[in-house]
Amino acid sequence: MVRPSVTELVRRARDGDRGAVAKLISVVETGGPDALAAGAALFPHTGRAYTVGLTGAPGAGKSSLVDALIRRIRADGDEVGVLAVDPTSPFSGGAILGDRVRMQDHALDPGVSIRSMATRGHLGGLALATPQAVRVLDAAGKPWVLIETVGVGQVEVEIAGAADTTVVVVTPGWGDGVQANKAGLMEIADLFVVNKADRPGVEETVRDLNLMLDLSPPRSWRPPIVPTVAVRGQGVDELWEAIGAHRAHLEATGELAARRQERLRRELRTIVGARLAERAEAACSGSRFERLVREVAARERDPYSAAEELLAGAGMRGAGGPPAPGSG
Ligand SMILES: Nc1nc2c(ncn2[C@@H]2O[C@H](COP(=O)(O)OP(=O)(O)O)[C@@H](O)[C@H]2O)c(=O)[nH]1
Ligand SMILES: [Mg+2]
Repeated sequence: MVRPSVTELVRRARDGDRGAVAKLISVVETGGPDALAAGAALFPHTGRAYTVGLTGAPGAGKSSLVDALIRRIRADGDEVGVLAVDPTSPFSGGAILGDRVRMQDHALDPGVSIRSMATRGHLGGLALATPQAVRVLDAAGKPWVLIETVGVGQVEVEIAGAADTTVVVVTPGWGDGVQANKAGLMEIADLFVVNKADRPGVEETVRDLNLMLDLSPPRSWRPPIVPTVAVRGQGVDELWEAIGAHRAHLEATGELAARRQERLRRELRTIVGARLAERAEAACSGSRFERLVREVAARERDPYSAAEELLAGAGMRGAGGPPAPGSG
């Protein structure tokens, strides 16, 4: 049953009520029964928004680019939703919007919704909460949703890479350091931005990126490299054009639908994994678990039959024995 309060929030969000949009994003971020109800009520009204993910190291200029893109999109008369996702912070409420002052320029514009999210929340975490939050903005009728994610590795790749177009933001000198996550970023990038192009080293960085692209497995789309000076708005039109060109490519080749289906496939697996992990956590606590630990420790029974008993107690059936050699 959908709770009336959530239904009401969804109705108001679909009417463009920014307060309701903000509230719903908090609800899906927090998890629990309300989040499930909200997700179910929202889903039929989603699937229209085009999502653009921006990722990169802290300070690379993601928020500045988001700010510039908001202006660009609003100049066309379109509405836009923005999610700022920080996997490094336990606090939501604006940490990585950083330059709040700049973002506040948009606070009075009813065509712009900006929310930030942090790691607080349910199992499965941000990788599951982010697509649900995007759905809130989608259902609210935003044709564009920008997702800013701080670069921290795997989580970033999961979140930023879950957009229709993924923009990897680097700065001059990016090629220099050994960065564990470079390969992951090369894989998810549909577009590279070399921001802070007012600083020395832009040509070298563009050259390094081209070299890395030459060495990557060939794809139907070669990520363009766009130099920008976000704070002056330089290169932003070119960036917006490149995003449009990538979108046109995805639509013309049918890759957009395939990508979105692949994303849903991954999401579904993640949900099932998270749910199983919750049940495993519940099965491995309490008196039954402690009793079995003692019995195994006393050599009264073996760990696999103990696990079977725990799984049966949690309403799950185990594999029926230890994995066959070489099967895992
Ligand atoms: N020189 C220069 N500074 C920039 C540029 N873009 C952003 N900045 C500055 O870099 C700092 C970090 O920018 P921000 O957008 O908050 O980066 P984020 O952490 O990636 O979101 C801020 O002080 C910006 O004013 C640029 O193109 N050139
Ligand atoms: Mg930022």
